[in-house]
Amino acid sequence: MAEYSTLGSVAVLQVNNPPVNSFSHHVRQALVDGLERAQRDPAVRSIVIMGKGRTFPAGADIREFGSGAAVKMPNLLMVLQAVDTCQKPVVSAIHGTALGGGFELALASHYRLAVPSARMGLPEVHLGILPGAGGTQRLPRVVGVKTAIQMITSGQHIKAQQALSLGIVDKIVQGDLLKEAVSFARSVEGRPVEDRRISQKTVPEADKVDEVVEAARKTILRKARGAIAPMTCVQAIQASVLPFEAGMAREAELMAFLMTSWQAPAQQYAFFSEREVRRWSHPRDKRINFKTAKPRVVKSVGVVGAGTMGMGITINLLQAGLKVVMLEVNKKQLDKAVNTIKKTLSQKSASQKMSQLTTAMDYSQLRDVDIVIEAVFENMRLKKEVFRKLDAVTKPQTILASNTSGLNIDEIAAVTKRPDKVVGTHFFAPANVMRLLENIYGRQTSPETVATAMQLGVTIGKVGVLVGNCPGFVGNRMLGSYTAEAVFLLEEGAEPQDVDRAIEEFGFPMGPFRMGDLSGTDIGWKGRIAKGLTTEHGPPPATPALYRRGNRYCPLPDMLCMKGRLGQKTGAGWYRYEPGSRTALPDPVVLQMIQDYRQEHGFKKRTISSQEIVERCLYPLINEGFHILDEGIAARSLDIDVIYLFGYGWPRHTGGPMYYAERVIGLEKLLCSLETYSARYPDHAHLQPSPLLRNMVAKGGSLAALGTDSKL
Ligand code: 3H9
Repeated sequence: MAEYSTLGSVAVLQVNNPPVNSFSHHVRQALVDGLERAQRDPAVRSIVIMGKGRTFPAGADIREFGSGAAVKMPNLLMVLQAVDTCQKPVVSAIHGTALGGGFELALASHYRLAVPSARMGLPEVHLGILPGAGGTQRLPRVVGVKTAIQMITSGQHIKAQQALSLGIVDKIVQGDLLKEAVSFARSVEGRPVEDRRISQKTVPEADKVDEVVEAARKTILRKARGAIAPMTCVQAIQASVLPFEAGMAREAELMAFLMTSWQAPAQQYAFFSEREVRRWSHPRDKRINFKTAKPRVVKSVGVVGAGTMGMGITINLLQAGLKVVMLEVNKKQLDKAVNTIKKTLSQKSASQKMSQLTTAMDYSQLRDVDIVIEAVFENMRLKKEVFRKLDAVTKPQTILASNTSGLNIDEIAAVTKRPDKVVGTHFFAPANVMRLLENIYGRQTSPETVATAMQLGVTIGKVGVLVGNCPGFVGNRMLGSYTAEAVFLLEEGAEPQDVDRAIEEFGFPMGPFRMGDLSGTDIGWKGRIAKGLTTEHGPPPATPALYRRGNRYCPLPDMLCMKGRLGQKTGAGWYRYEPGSRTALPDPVVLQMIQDYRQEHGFKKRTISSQEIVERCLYPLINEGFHILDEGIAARSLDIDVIYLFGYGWPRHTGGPMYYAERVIGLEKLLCSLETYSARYPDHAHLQPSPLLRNMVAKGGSLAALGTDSKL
């Protein structure tokens, strides 16, 4: 609702709809009623609109989208029209986050005040829609088309100070917002509102709009990676040069187009899933969940290993205000890490944050920390050695976490006397940037330990997802079938750039081969050597070239590593790189290597369509997701989607692999394609449809229904 009160001549409308004061139907109704009442009351000479509690309205109520409530009158446009055309000055007083419809309400007001900490923006693009309550028409009238395009297509929030310099807010107020807003409102009483209406202004430099749009188009399309909302936002902004009513009509038309696309619900699903993963439950025992399990308090963290991962994790922890003891046995590496950490932490608070960091070369210095995150090389023997030492030196309550990307947590836990306090915390590189934290419970991990790992994720600003223990966990296990199929495609005639192009056109920031070059082709190679699938000099003795342990195997990635082509770091991998450049250039040497290999093994080169590439790479990945759900490794399909959205660059506008499978491809079609491919390639095990997928197609049922009830 919106609470109505008067302070002398000022009517105050306070939106009260926790948690973010979104414009649910009852709020819209209350605002319209409040405005009418204020208009009617001769004693009222000005109106203040603000948000109660933590924020100014953060936009339309996204939960209403797709339901009758969203279109129930009055709609948001009517509320804003009532504000705009009000005869008495309307002042929006902003604190917290004025987002989407909330910011549009402020723009429809005649004056805007903000506290210094306020932020504002139009993030609709992240929900697959556009600011459809006049945001695409009013904002360009204030800041110009170029800035409006930048703000709306990025969805970025700006701070009050920047809003002031852009002319969006009229004044930044210190102290009590209500008091200040009322006093400001009094000061403008009686002044004409006509020239305060943004809707009546014209866009600055309107004649240059087409030029500006043209200049921005290429970058926007590249960044959109297949999402339709950004360019549609631009089309709406372009219409702001028209008279206001005509521009609004165009905005409405484009909004309807986006609202009815398949991408908008996918992006809204991604928005809610990101938040839903916090309401975790143990995939094997739903009685253990975010409500029943209590985390331990974590104030200090030990990080073992000051390599790329350890360094990133340390930066992340320091940024969140935690105390860190970073242990590294190699002094040179330790010094290098400290320097990098110093440089990375923002200038303003670097020294304060650095004061929270202690370096150590001796394990005994970890004795008092609340949790240790081990981030040494991905080698079981080494990890066991580290965990034995940690078990011996740390206090008995200390939780021991491993940043392994796929090794067996139970095997690591078994070397300690506290397997209940051992957990996996899989960070993604660069650890201070990537938002995903895949938390892995072992057979004996206690609910308290799981809750602590999940809570630590929240504390350090990560999106934490709880999963079970299996090789590669969820993310890397699914990725295994994707990369395997990508190299099989090379055997048949695709070139690395064909595969990468198709996957990037689907929406990934990087295809598998460019990605391999970036992270280092030797990472997978070392893993395969450790598993005995290959050696540093080729296949193990008496091993058929194209098979390992009964499964089809493509040795091309090993051949690449044996040539010393380890990716960008060696200037050559699947591609070649000019010195100092990260641009992947197709390399005739690699193409020849692949061609020779095809000839040697009797593969006939054929043309492979982009569609086949995408299906052959992504369908087995999704299929593995079904196995993972079936085995109870992930509790819900949304957990898998969030892992892919936040850790693997899966395009957000498709909702994530499992959402995409069910809502976009359709399970029946997915099954049918997998059946076709597995009939063609009977020895590609990952193409065999999962029993769960077969079962769902046969019996019906939705992926969401497989999940736990989060409202426990
Ligand atoms: C729009 O305005 C369209 C118009 O242009 C045109 C219309 C015609 N609705 O993120 P948090 C829930 S589109 C419903 O954890 P924080 C959220 O799910 C809208 N629910 O908190 C969560 O619920 P739960 C444009 C919403 O402090 C709880 O609130 N606006 C909405 O980290 C707390 O959220 C946006 O896109 C909503 N609009 O961050 C803003 N917003 O506790 C989207 C949040 O059950 N919101 N919830 O999980 C945000 O960016 C962040 O929530 C915000 C707070 C920064 C506000």
